[in-house]
Amino acid sequence: MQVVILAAGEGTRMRPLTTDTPKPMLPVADRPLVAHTADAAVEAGASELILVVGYEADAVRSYFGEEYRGVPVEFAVQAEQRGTADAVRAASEHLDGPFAVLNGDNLYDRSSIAALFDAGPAIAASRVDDPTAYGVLSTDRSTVTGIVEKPDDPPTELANAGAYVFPADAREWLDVEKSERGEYEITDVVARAIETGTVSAVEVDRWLDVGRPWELLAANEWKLGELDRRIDGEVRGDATLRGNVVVEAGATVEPGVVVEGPALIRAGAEVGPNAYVRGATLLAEDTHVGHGVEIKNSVIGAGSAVPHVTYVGDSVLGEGVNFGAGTQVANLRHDGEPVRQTVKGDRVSTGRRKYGVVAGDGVKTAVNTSINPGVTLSKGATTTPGESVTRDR
Ligand code: TTP
Repeated sequence: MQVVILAAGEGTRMRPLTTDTPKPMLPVADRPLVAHTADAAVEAGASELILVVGYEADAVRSYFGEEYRGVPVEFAVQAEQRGTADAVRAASEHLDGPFAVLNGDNLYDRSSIAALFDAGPAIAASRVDDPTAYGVLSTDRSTVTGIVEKPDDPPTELANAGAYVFPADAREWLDVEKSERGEYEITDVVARAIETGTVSAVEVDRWLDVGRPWELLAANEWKLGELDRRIDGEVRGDATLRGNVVVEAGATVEPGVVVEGPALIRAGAEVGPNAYVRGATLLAEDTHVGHGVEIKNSVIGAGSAVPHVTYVGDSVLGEGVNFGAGTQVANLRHDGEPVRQTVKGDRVSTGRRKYGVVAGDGVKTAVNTSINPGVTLSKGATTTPGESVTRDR
């Protein structure tokens, strides 16, 4: 089966992490987000991957090249993000039979995607507690009879999980009308498939739509949790590595360090002496975590440094960030309420009681900076010594 992976999006809700990096290339454990989607496709038997790229396309192209895990890769360019049906249209010249479409920013358990591919025309569906925030399937037994966006009165608990199998004819149905929100939507192509044949709902066991920074943390929690212990790097002296910890070749863990899995310490990272790294944490390539630093449940982007006496919890740091000595991240409100964050101008609940800071590439905090829960620091932002940062900047 040919598989179209939609990876042209900018990820505006993920800013500032996507200022220079397209959302599909954000780090999730040992590979970019979209590579996990591609893995699900490959393991389900994809014959060819067609990646639709747009925003910062070169980063996606150079990661995948011409072949990914033995499966040929083609690229289709969607110059302007005009909707998911438009993205598939960009790929249509490569298609020559029934095909699958996967959102490049969604994680699935792999067996569910195999079941989807086997089902013929089908949509992946995830059973959710509150369907009102999703596209919701109406069904007659396992046959899909419609999809309704964010309904007040959902017909089922089955959310559209952004993975589809279309019949070959669907190549002729991609010229859909613009929707109310001004996009060409793949769900209108699905509507056509429902009119002309049977479309099955295939329930996925696990699904995560990665759209906002705390969902990047959730993605890392998931995929770091799947890693097996492997120590290929240099671990010196009395460092303690508990549970599923991966230290890649070229990484160094100094004496006095305690690492609790799941944790991934990538090539070029230097940890310690005397640091405490708790699960689930990703220390990306060439990071530096120094003396007296505690890091928990966080993503520390490539080339970033947290060198001296600092706490970082439930946070995402982009690339080339430097936290000055004594920087402390607060990750819990006194009232215990879920931490809120501003996403595209709206204050929204992250649903997380513990949540720290999101720092864009190149952020530099000065000594003894304290940062409130849910604060976003944009690319290159700085703080002054002793500053208490309570608002985004
Ligand atoms: P979205 O999450 O709706 O868009 P996005 O990734 O740009 O994020 P944001 O809303 O934060 O700006 O898109 C769902 C998937 O479809 C995602 O993998 C990107 C992809 N996509 C395209 O490839 N082309 C498009 O025109 C659109 C709208 C989405």
